[in-house]
Amino acid sequence: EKQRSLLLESASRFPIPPGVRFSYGTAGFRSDGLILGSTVFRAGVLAALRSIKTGQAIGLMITASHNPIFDNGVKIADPDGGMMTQKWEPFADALANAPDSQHLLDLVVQFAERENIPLSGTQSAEILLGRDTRPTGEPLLEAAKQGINSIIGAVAVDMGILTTPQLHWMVRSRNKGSKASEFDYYAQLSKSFRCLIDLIPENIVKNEGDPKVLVDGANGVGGEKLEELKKMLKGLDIEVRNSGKKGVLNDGVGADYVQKEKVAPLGFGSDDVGLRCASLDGDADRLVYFRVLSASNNIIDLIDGDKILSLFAVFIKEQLGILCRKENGDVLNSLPARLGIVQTAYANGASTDYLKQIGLEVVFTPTGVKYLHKKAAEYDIGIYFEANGHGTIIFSEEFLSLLDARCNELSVSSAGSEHHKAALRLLAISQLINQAVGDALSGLLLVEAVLSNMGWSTERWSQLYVDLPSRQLKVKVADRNAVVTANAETQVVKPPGLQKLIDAETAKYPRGRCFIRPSGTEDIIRVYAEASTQEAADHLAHSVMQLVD
Ligand code: NG1
Ligand code: ZN
Repeated sequence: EKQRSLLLESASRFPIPPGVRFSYGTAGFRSDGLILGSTVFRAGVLAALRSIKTGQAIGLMITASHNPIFDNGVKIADPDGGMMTQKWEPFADALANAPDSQHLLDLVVQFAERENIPLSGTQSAEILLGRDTRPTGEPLLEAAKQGINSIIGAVAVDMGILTTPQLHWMVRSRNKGSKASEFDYYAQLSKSFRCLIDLIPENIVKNEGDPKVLVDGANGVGGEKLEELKKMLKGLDIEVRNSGKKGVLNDGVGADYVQKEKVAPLGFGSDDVGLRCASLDGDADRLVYFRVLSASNNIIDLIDGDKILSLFAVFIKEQLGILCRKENGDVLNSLPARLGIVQTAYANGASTDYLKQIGLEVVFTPTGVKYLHKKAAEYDIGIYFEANGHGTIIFSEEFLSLLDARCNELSVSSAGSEHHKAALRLLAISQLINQAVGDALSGLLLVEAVLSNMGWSTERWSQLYVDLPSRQLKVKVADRNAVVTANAETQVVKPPGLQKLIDAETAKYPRGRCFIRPSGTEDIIRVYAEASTQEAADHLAHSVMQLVD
């Protein structure tokens, strides 16, 4: 009874805006930050229920990532640090759209009954809260707290301004019983980075002359945090630009801008030609690299998520190779490791060809981290990346304990041997890379450590393969859900007949590939085209765009 009146009363302080429909898409709820109060309040309620249900800590992050500064959003992290289970998404939608407090209460009561979630207040719940630097972050944080507090027994813990991956990392660590503060995050990253730097083979010349990395912080939280992390790092020279002191979040800066427009962000110019540059997105869960080729024409060599993935894949494959090889004639048990690469249809075709050609297993999923992550978790080592720079590497628990055992064994039998070093490198990677979710900061450190270990320049890395020219377009439509796709989004099944037309158009271009899909985060249809020349890719994309209109 107390619970009922508490929820009714709190919810009435956050009425829903008229005429808007909220949907828990690829990245949670997103919209104009000023109308999200009710949604975030309800996400707080949802997070509290999820925590009671799982008996573990849950995360709630307030961010709209790479979207404009006045947008905002909210998403929930499950106990393992991954995205909230898809099974709860319909309930999230229903909650967000309940017309008033009474309907909201009814939904909560019904759902709690169905899911066996006790609402008596006897169960405790803990929700870690994070937000990025957006101006609406603070009022929305308050809404989230009130939502959480409207469920008796639930406690909100404000972790402050964070990158999205930091919050996911904290949730994961908390539930594993490990240290989970922001300091612990930096400590783990800097320690494992140091470890990889100490393992650079002796015959490697450091970084072939470009020892420094310039980082575009998208005027968001990532730049700030990188400045913090930098203080704890030895052996890497980082210069942070666009750290939010002057420019506007995601405005002419950031990984999304750089990757989609294929240009340098503001603040990068003629002095930077040829240098190694990187760009984070607004909440620092995406990372791309680039080199400025011509400042006057703003031409860059984009090194996107596919190429970051390829770099990691090559390095890990090499370490596994060393571990499986016989040393001095000794027969070593090979370490059973299934290495899997996960991409989406947006992956550049040249990257997929390259990865397959070096003998790796490549699989595809629909767009959205939740799909990629789940697939990658099927392997001992799963590497996934979206072309836009969101991705990570995940290691299975079984493999990690085997690896750990092998490290111990080798440290007795052949400390300092190539085998020992390879095992140590893999272990350090598993510590450095954020296994909860894609993380631009840990990704950046891993790229830097791998380049140093391989003795590769940025150019050498970029030349792993040559990207096929591609073009991405957006089409505004009345109802994006009119388009339904299958086969990891590569085939349109609805409206009928459309796929045939796309196929016919695509067949006109050498190396042509084209697909369309409804965005999960914006009210648009996305068109992606690839072909042997830029003109052809542009042309193909535009022709198919006309078919959609
Ligand atoms: P949508 O709007 O569904 O295409 C975009 C990105 C995804 C993912 C999500 C979440 C592209 C083409 N799509 O999704 O990869 O990052 O945002 O942020 O980049
Ligand atoms: Zn992001």
